[in-house]
Amino acid sequence: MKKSALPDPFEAARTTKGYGEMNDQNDPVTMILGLKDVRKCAHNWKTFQSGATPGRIVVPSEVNIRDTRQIPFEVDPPEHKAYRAIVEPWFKRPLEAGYSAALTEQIHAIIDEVLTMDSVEVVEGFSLRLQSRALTLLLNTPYEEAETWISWGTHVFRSEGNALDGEKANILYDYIDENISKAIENPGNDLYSMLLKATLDGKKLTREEIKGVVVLTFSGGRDTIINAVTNAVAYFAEHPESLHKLKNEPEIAGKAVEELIRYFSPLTHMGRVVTEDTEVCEHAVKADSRISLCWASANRDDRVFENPNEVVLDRKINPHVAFGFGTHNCLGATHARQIMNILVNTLAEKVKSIDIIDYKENIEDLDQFKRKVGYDKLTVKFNGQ
Ligand code: HEM
Ligand code: EMZ
Repeated sequence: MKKSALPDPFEAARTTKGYGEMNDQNDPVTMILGLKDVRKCAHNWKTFQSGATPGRIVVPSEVNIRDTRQIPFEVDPPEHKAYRAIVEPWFKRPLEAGYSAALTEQIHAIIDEVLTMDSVEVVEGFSLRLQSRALTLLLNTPYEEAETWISWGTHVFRSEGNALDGEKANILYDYIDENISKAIENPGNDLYSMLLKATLDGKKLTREEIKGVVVLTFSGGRDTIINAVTNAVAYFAEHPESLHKLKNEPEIAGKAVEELIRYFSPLTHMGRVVTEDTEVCEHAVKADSRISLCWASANRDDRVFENPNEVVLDRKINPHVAFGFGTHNCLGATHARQIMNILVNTLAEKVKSIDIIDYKENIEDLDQFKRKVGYDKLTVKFNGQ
């Protein structure tokens, strides 16, 4: 097994039953594992809702560490639509020429820097910095803010040895409160100011609603991007031929990014709360229990993907659900895809090979399933062209 491989722990359960079961803080979860079933349940928001108690659809549940409803993530239709309409244009800004030029400059700079180093620990020294700096573009805040976010580490709600860290969460909440106040006093062109100006049914958003959007922007796009970037570095370290292929055929970069994101599936699954007694995969689930839509398992479904456990860089048909499906499909996907596209192109252009020096895998504990989602540590040496 290659060091960069991400094995599929769901295969047996997916092919025999179609679902798995896990306990999470005494609030069990029935995990939906096949691609077709995941799509069907994602579509059925009336029976499988997102708008439950804030934090409950996340696994591990965050009900004990936050009260703020994340918007539009924890709101169901029809209300979801109006919230989403407010934020959607903002999250499409990564398609603007100025945005991708600035992102390219950031990514070139950090790759040039690591190319001069004898070794670099990728998670903290590369991915976290890249993610935080790129986020200043998405929020349209000063570049220097990234230093504060870097100091928080890789997850805003988790710390080493602590899957849920309330004190850490409070640092983020206080920071956001302070920045909303600053934007009220001194409006600018940042996300806070846009949200302060926005109206829904003729009314301004409440401070709590604005906080809900911003918390989600910080938490949803953090470890997902960090894992995608770190896994990409590990993958290219063990597949220099893929770097060469991308250098010679830059037109496949878009397909390569989709394939890497399918294979990595940086967000393993997301929960829903069941609103009425029903069945999933011929298995009874009770009202007020939880299911989860397991994107990572769906993306290895061999009824849909040929050789699902292989990275096929130019995979032709790739209907993956790594960014979700339907109503709540990832708002940050445009930003994430831009980052990965520029990263892949820049590595192909500037890097000849990458040596892995040391690593520690990040294994998610999903009760009966253990899933490698990335690395806690990955030390490498980047070698230039
Ligand atoms: C939703 C994955 C990056 C913000 C989602 C969902 C998935 C996902 C699977 C669906 C959740 C559900 O149905 O309950 C990913 C992956 C990423 C990524 C794999 C990186 C490779 C980002 C970034 C941001 C972001 C960078 C923003 C900074 C959001 C938001 C939603 C969302 C706001 C909720 C949309 C809604 O409810 O309408 N993401 N995400 N994500 N993501 Fe991402
Ligand atoms: C939530 C979630 C969003 C949650 C789309 O996913 O990402 C998780 O990493 C956070 O812990 O609070 O924002």
